[in-house]
Amino acid sequence: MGLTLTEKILSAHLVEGELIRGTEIGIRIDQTLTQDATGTMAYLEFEAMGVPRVRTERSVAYIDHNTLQNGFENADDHRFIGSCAKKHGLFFSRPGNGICHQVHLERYGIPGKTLIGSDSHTPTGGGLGMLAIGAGGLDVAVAMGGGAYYITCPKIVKVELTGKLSPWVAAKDVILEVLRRMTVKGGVGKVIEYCGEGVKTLTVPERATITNMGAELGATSSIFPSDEMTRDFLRAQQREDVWTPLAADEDAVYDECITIDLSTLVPLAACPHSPDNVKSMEEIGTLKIDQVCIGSCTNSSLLDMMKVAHILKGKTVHPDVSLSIAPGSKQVLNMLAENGCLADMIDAGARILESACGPCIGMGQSPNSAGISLRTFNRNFEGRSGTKDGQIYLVSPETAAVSALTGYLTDPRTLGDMPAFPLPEVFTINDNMLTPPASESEMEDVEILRGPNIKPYPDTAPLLETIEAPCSLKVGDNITTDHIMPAGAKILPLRSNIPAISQHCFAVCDETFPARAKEMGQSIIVGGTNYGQGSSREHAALAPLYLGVKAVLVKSFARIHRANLINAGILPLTFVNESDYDKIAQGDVLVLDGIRKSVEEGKTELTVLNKTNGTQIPVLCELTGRTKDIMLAGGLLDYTREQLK
Ligand code: MIC
Ligand code: SF4
Repeated sequence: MGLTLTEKILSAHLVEGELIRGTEIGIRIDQTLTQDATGTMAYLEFEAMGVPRVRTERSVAYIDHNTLQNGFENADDHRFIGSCAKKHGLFFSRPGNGICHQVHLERYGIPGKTLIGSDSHTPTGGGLGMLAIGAGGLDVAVAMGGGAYYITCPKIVKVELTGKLSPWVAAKDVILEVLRRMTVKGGVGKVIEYCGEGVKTLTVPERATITNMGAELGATSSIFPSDEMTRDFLRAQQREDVWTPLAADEDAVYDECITIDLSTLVPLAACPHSPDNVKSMEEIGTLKIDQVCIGSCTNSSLLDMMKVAHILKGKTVHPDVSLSIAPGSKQVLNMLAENGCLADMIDAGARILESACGPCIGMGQSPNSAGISLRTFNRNFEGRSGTKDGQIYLVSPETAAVSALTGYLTDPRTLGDMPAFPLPEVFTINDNMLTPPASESEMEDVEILRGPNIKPYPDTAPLLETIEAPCSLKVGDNITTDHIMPAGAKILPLRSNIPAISQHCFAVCDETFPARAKEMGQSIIVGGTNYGQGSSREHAALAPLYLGVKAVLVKSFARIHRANLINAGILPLTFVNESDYDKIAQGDVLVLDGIRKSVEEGKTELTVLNKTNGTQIPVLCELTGRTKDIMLAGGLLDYTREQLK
């Protein structure tokens, strides 16, 4: 029986378990990446493990999220991460060098390798044929130390692409179509594998747009084969030597199949407030807009920017619209400057931002009250833009640029003929903002630079014998990590300070939660389906940990967040009968009698007693051998320390 591409890479990296769907497997990790908003914690955790130098083939620390620096905190974090990178054997991508996923694709990604990153959009690397997965900071720290990374052996979905995109229809429209069909929870526990004749028509940056936004499906990863297109891209990056051809076997067996005829796709938009609320321009109708933002790890490649510049050239941004553009990397920005495209953008009235995440994570450019903003990004969760009632639509760069000129959501096909936008033969290569680590003989002397805002990992404790605690918060379906631990310019600088950032936990849903949870001492959160979708930020588990949350009981979890809860020593529980969700009210006292013993014995079916109304609620506590030991120890850090002893 033939193998899928994912199975080929997994089996070449398997260190524990067997490739049986749904079971836990451990894989060897070749490369890691961190960004600064999750990086400080990851390096504090790496330090706590006591491993002197990373044991991966390549590890890179990027600065791209917290670049606003409206206070000392972000700059201190940058210095801390830079010094950790130098001391512990990592390359350091300095602020201004670009968004981690864009730069990694350009300079470090290698077909067939495994990559984990402390950012949920790490699967961008799948555009190059890597198996690239988003993870919590602690999992990345363990992988940097040479430890395996554990996932549930995924189901594989085949997405067969046929035909060719029509002029002005973009890679973004492909992934929006996949989101429309599969929804934000349709990818949980799955890897999305692209294949078919249509693949050959897509360049690596276009493929990367598609794999990037696979994160919004909840998928473990997304991947394209490595073919002549991949080779062209790597050659143009002067890295052809790392190219290898890779594809699934002809007779590979998949769990699900989807076919998309590229030639039938039309420009699409994800409407507020979910990436799967996808509609065509016709369905949306007339929509006057206030703002357009172009950039983010989804759509900031050179080709995206050149299309935008072509559309803007010689025109003026509509008087009622603010247009901002953030090229994804220094390489992209440099080349736009060299080829004149940057001048076309400036001339049209675009507000050029530095190569970083920027508005995508609410770092500036928040829209006006109830403002309608078209963005080429990947997430439009409520409040994420920094404006609570902002209405965010996710679109392609082509749609964004033409709409910025007309002042209305506009179908880019109205632009008429589209010129060809081929990949350049060579990209401008200058790695001067990628600082190499100190040599092994010099690393001892490197001093770690620690600012006053950098506080240690919160206290943990082994799993209690019995948990008896009130429900401190009850929330609904599709709660994102942006609800649990909001980001944005005010809160992101606190990422290295768990006590301080905890004060903003669940601010979007209920501002009174942190004080209430702290006062309760210990508590339990209750939620609906797909709880914790979105970001990989482990702060969405560490803040609850700090506030005394002992368990989270929901209808279902998103993958990375569930892993982060276990890593933080918080028990993840799911309802056996979803209707039992109605049997708990906020404030009810819940009891998990003898929970430690049950976990030790590997029991998965447990009962929660609602002491307030006397009901017995059956719940599932699905832990494997390893995650069971992590829970008993009080979290992954304690477990890893025990293992290292
Ligand atoms: C995001 O897009 O939400 C982020 C910011 O990149 C996060 C990481 C973080 O919260 O630091 C992600 O996607 O993992
Ligand atoms: Fe940065 Fe936005 Fe990409 Fe997250 S999704 S890595 S915030 S650009």
